[in-house]
Amino acid sequence: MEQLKIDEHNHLHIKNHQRKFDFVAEDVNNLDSVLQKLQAFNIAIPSWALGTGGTRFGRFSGGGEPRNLEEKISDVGMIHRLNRSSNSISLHIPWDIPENAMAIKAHAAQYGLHFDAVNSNTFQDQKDAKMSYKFGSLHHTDKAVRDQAIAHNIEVIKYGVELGSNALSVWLSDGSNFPGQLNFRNAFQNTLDSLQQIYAALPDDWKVWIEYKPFEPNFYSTTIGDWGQSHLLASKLGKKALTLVDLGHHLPNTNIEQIVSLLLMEQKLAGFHFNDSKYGDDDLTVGSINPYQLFLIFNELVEGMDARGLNHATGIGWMIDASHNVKDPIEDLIQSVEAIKIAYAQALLVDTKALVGAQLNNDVAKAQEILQAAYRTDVRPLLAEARLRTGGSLNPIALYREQAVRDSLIQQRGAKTVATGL
Ligand code: LRH
Ligand code: MN
Ligand code: MN
Repeated sequence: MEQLKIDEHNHLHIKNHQRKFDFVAEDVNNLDSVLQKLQAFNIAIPSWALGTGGTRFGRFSGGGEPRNLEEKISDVGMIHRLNRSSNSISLHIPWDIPENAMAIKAHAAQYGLHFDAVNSNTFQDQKDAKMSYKFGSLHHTDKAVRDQAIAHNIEVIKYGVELGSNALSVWLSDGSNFPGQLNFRNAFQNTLDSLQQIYAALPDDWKVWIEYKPFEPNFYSTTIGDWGQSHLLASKLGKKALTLVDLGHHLPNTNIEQIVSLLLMEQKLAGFHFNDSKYGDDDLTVGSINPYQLFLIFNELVEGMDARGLNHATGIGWMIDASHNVKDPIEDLIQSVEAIKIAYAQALLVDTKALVGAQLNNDVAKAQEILQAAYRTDVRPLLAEARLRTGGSLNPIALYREQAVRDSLIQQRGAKTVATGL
């Protein structure tokens, strides 16, 4: 997308925007600081989210999907051009192997992109792999399987170093499907021992992020099933190990914001995989089902991090981890980034002083009024203003559609391409 097209589009819509912006801005006390924070805030895009996702029942491939890593990077570049808030990409290896890291880095830099955490994959058997992960990887009863999985993670760190990344993100599908299948303590000890070997291979300035998930693909137990188990591992491993919160990896109605608040307090919060869900790990568009929960999470983040400032520089990982089964992935990702920034902006509007007062007085109704006054503010013009000030588009999806970007991608790449990923 050329800058000229963005500027033309903004020019056409500026009057309308200004009217809406002035209306909301009038009531925002810390307007400059809110806008600056919104301008600085970026969310990483996973390389596996640029193609159409699927379920085990089918996959309905969309047109013009990226056929290789370079094309995935150029799609992220397009998103970043439009919203100025997606300046990094997170690779999943081996779905995306950066054979020539120098060239890949240079290609990404052309779009102003860098590399976020690298993700390992020990939940699928790779072609020519000696050992199978059918019964797990880092927790496996057989040392040879564990060694293969450890070596893969160390290889992923090496790719990450070449790309300028500084975190390894580990999600294990390890668990059991039936009672009696597994000795829980041995499985946990094996996982710890394997992670210790991976931890030892981390460069000084690196972190390892440990993701948890209660079920799927195993349906009786998961060896890193909840934040307690992840936190236990992270605290035994040391300072460089932290707990990653994927919003979809909780049983229904879990109070995720409370988990976030405590991990933050313990300086053990690695960051997020953002998505939304109604039932389980649905991987739906962020904010599409429960935007209030997202706001409450950001409220904890703003409250817990205000002294440190809330952006990538603080070391927290912000990433989307969603699957786009029926929408154009680029549009879906733009919507997700927007939803995250809306929740962040609303949290920045919370009258913290008044909330502390209400909490001290146990004034429950007032505390709710304060939170919901912020949540019910339409902050979209603030986000649009932040985009305008950084050269992005006032309305990214409208412009993307006006320019018929998907049609030209189909023309370039074909109508039946299939991107690697889930
Ligand atoms: C597992 C998960 C994990 C993987 C990604 C592909 O459910 O969320 O983060 O890396 O999916
Ligand atoms: Mn995830
Ligand atoms: Mn998931």
